[in-house]
Amino acid sequence: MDYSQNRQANPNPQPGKKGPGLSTKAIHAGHQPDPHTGSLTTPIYQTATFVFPTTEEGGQRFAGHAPGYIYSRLGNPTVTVFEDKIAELEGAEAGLAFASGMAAISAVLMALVKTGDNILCAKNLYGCSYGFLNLLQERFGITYTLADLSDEMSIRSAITPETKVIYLETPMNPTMLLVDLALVSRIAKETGAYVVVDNTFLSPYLQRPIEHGCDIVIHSATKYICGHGDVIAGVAVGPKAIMDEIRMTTLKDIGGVLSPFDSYLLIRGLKTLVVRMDRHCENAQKVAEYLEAHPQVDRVYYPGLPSYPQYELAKRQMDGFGGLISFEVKGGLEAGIRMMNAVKLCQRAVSLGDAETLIQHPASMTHSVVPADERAKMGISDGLIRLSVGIEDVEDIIADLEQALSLS
Ligand code: LCS
Repeated sequence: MDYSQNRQANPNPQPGKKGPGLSTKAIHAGHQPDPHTGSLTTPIYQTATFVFPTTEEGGQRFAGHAPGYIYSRLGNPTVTVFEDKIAELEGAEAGLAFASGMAAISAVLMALVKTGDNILCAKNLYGCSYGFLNLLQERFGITYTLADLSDEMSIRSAITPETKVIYLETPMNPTMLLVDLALVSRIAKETGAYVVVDNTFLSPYLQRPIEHGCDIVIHSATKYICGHGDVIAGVAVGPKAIMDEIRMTTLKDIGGVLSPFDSYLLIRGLKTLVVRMDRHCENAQKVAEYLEAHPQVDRVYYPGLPSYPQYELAKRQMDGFGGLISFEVKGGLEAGIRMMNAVKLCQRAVSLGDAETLIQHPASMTHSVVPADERAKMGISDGLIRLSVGIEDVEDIIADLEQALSLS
């Protein structure tokens, strides 16, 4: 059975190389005005099922011999527009939408590995991704290895014949360490492993891993792709054959699908992706420079600072440095908590990529599922604070941090 609606692979999977620019694609890709009504915005096809014109036609669709929708767990026209947009933006052949970033990560990884296989990972990952890898290892015999993927020797010494997937985030959550995507892809090609990149921290506007040779890109669309903090969603893009396989297995049968309404909100959010990201980057750069110069701040981790150890790689691989900053306040955990309790404009909340500036404490929040010794190895100290710089007036963000730091 082919449930993929017989969609064609994206005919122009190289953004930036030819065809329209990224802002244009974010607005127009994947959507034509509704042929029935002329509706400019994508209609919300709020339906669970689709009527077959004839019994035979229904059978043909199930057999994969005729295009057309069947049931919204297998595909829905509003969801299709969102999937096609992200595929175009990332320069991929095809996309798949999921009910959350974790649904995307788990479905993609489970479709690519089986018992006895190994997943090689960057040494820092979002806490729940790390939790999922542990679950795969303990319950299903799929091992994982954490390694420094920035270093050729450590990749080569960690990779084994069992390594089927190299899975990474860059920048990593929350330490902002980078992985050289071209280096990892080159080594993976030698061994046949798939390179799967969680691109949540940057969005396709600032980084497109497929251009560096990676195979599959995942987003927690909850973050910059949505941009307004009102949806939980995920998306994966890559070669059409692999996306079809995932749709027919771990998406269809585990069932973590995105709703038509949430797809509509994401399509709406995407229209302003580029202008939002430009402001996130501009604000974050100023906030990072402010924090770096502050006497109460010990260390700042932001790839856009010339003092950042991987600044050259950041400039080479990314089209902007993003909106996330991690930093340590002098006086460690206690001073950090005092500072976080004192903010007024910045919101004490997890998640990232919203219009609002969000501040959180990874050791007790997003990465609390990672054991303390593992957190220490990942470089997540108890005093580390993560800031998702929003798109407010930057002077107001800095003034809020200033008054909070003066109390820490
Ligand atoms: N990947 C990354 C890099 C993330 O930061 C998150 C969530 C996910 C995947 C999972 O996506 P979700 O299922 O939530 O859509 N990150 C969060 C964070 O840093 N704070 O709260 C959630």
